[in-house]
Amino acid sequence: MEAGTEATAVALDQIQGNIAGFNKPNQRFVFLRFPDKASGQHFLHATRREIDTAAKVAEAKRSFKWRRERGRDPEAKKWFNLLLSMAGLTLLEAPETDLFEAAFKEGMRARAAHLGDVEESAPERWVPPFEQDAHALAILAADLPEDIDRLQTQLSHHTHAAKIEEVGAFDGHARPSPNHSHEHFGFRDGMSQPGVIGLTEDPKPGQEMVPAGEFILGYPTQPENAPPPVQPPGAYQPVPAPPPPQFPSWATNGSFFVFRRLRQDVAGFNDFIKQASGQTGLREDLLEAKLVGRYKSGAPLEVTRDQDSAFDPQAVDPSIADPSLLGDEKINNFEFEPQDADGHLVPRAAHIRKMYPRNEDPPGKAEAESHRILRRGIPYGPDFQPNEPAYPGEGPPPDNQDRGLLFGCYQSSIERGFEFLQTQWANQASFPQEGDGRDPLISQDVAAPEFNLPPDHHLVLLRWVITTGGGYFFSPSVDALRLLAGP
Ligand code: N7H
Repeated sequence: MEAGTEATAVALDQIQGNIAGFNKPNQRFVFLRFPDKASGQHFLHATRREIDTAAKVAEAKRSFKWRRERGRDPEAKKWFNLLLSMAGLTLLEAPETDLFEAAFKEGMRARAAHLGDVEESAPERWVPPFEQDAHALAILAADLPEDIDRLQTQLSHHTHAAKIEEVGAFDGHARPSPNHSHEHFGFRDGMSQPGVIGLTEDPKPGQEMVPAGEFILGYPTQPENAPPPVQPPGAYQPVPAPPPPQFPSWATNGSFFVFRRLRQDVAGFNDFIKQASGQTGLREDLLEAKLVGRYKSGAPLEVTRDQDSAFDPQAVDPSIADPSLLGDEKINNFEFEPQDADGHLVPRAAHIRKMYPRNEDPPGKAEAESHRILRRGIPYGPDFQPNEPAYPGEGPPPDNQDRGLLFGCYQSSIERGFEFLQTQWANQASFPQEGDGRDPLISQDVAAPEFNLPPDHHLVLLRWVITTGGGYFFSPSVDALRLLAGP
């Protein structure tokens, strides 16, 4: 598909709905294995008409907005999507799958060493059912918990009829109020998403619009990057992005979904913050904001575009004085350069700066926009209790201490999207510049990563996020599911 940024109508009635974002507080991820091709096809036949499309989700979002503006309660919705792994597509004898990129064909387990999933995060330690690749993943999402049960009953009806095995399931839940939109370390999450040309209806200030082909197969992608400038030895050497992906024509209107079950050690994180606060003399809330790039409230640590110049976002969480900073109009309205090129406000290795460097150069705007993902994560597990026993050094924690993020993201290439972010940026201490350090949250392949905190502190981080399973899936279009279901 030709590169370009021109708006192309996205076939919303073909695309599965979670690409547009279910955004529901209750979600279940059910992993399935097909005993053979015939049962897989039987199952696809039975379920494909129940798939909720992006058109339905977009309509529900419009209705939600309309009702909210009139003070009416939103309608409760429930959604269902179905995705297939490479193992599933192979069993179904999907045509021309050799055209897909290597990452998807090999799967997350096989890519573990490349991703830095080693030691505690190594696949040998992953929880069931991740000891082998599932064939399919059903995503159930609902406003009401009882609707998850209804969706599950419907799904199990089909799996029994087709003799499909449900090999495992994970429930995600928004945390109880007042932490509803916050993950387990306490940070508000999910506010910054790329706008998708042809899909996002009302982009907000600071929300860059990205060509749909970065997320959905068959649409224009980001224009080719200019060749990276030659950097002095030791500086970050931009890695040429893998070319836009090749794919079989039946995969048009599909998208790749990365699922990762990431366990979070909240006590370990809190202890580290206390100790590092003593070491640096920085307030705990500021130190947390330095690691992520936002305060726990979600307020950016960076100066937003319309803030007055005397304002110091390090003095105190700025949203305390100005709650409007947490609204859609302001929360993403910032850049990192020129005012913070050296990272004295937001360190260059802070999580959101590593993951989306905005206008920072290196790597430069064009490269930053070539590695965007649509995040669809949801927390799992019970809330942390302050008097909880310490997290065990060896082996998994007890169920009542097992919590984290069911991370998910959509992209048109796993190699340009998730894998690039994880391997080239999060895990590289020299990105964006030599000595900046590792991503403090998700860089897991070394025991003691370094983190540079300008002007004069260096922290040695611990591991608070452990990969306990995951997989790569493909979210086929409605027509592709019909084709895969066979005659
Ligand atoms: Fe991250 N966290 O809660 O601290 N993430 N993340 N993430 N993340 C973001 O801006 C978190 C993970 C991205 O556009 C925020 O919406 C945690 C993985 C990207 O400015 C917070 C885990 C990957 C962004 C967290 C985790 C990413 C982002 C700020 C694991 C990809 C958008 C909320 C347990 C490889 C950056 C917001 C932007 C934001 C947290 C995982 C990527 C608070 C705890 C595995 C692209």
